[in-house]
Amino acid sequence: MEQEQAMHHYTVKRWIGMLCLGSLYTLMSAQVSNSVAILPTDTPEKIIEKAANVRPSDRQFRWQRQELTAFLHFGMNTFTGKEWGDGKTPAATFNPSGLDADQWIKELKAAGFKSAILTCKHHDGFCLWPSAYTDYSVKQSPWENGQGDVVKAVSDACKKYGMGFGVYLSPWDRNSALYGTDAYNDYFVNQLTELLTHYGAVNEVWFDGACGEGPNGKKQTYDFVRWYRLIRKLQPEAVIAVMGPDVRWVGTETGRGRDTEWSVVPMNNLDQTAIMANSQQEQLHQPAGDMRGQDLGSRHVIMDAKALVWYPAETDVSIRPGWFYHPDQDNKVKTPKELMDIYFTSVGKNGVLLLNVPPNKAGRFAEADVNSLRGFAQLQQQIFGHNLLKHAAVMCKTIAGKGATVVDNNYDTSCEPKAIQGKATFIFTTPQPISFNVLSVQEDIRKGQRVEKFSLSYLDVQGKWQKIATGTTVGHKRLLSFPEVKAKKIKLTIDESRGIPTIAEIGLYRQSP
Ligand code: FUL
Repeated sequence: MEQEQAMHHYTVKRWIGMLCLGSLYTLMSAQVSNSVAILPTDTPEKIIEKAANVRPSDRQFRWQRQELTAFLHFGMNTFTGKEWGDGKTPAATFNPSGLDADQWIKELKAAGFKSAILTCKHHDGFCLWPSAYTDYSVKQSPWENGQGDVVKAVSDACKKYGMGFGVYLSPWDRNSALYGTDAYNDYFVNQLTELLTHYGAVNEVWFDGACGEGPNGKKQTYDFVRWYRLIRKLQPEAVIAVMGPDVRWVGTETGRGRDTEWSVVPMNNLDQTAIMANSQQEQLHQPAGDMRGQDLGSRHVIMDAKALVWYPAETDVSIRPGWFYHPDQDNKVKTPKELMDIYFTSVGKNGVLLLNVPPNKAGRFAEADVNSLRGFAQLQQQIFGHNLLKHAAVMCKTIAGKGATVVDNNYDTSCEPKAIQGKATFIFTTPQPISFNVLSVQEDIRKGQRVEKFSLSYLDVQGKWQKIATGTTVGHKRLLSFPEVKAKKIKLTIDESRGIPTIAEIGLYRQSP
């Protein structure tokens, strides 16, 4: 019940937490290059052209290319059965019997994940590393006689398997007596510094928006800008996610992103003043800064913007109902098929999947989770292991020559067709008829995100083009499923685009029913 309530209040809490965001907008306006100002004199055409040319920063591009990233919720709650601890559970309660971070990372790597983010400190304030700034950490626990360090175990395993390592550090701390005072921001900076300097490369820092009361009943004003500056200084390659300028929360925890997902959005999505003002009023449109809106970046929305920024979506979801491990959820672990559906609705909708897999009390992934991860890996191989267009001849009517590069399984080679009034066409002729029910399209986002509408057709036996699927945005990756078709001649049309579409890869696949 407590868990259910916790989950229920979660979305609202994150939303309220966003109100705590400091003067991020100022920092963003001063520092980002992945943005553009809109001038009062800009015509609608000019605004569209500007939007089409906003590009990700290098760190955002690297982050997006991972596609699959993992969350590891582990800590005091694992031992108490809670989702949110109150910070009062004795440190002695934390005592995994056989912690095996190697197993976590090995299984994630084998399932295609590229990095893992550990909850180094959740809202209860308990630190999974021996922080010098608190008496509430693994150092005070019986685990490994107080000599253990979970952050080190996970970061070492990530290095061993060539995986990226990320840290979740909860700003909300229900244990620290400093919470609610200026000194808490120093405390937070000290802890962040430990995490960013003792464990090698960190590729993502994840801040949740929770901003509740501390043990003294006080609320905290978070000094986000100071924290961002520290991260940029100590780990310049790391993206700062959710309550941060590089990666935005997709707006749900279902694993389902939007059908139309723009990575270029009005800059005021980062403006806490606008968030507060808009949240107080009845809205005709979705308030800026509310990540739950249906439309964050259409032409209609960007026309009113003062500036545009590359701010891509991260889709976080747990493999289980809860974020932390609870034995009674062992039979509620998402199946490989459910994970694949989530892959389609996250990665396949221009997002990065952040899948939570919570280790159990022993300190291992439970059997059910391991089986699902392995099954998911098999499905990835079965569906996407073989691009049926691989041997197809490609004709891009309007293209200057390099058409074949869109099916060479190499994202770095892309094709810029000459769009005729926003349209571009790719026609594939395969040596033998192929049966397919999945389309994958990717834009080379280093040039921007441009495609607004596309469709897939095949030539039927009567020699007529039959449309089988349509979509809106593409971005880094768009996947569409449709009833199986057998054909030899297939056509992908970019029907509308904000500029010349730069297509990096196109694939057709067959998913068994
Ligand atoms: C939220 C937290 O309250 C949840 O416990 C979980 O960590 C989720 C990913 O973020 O804000």
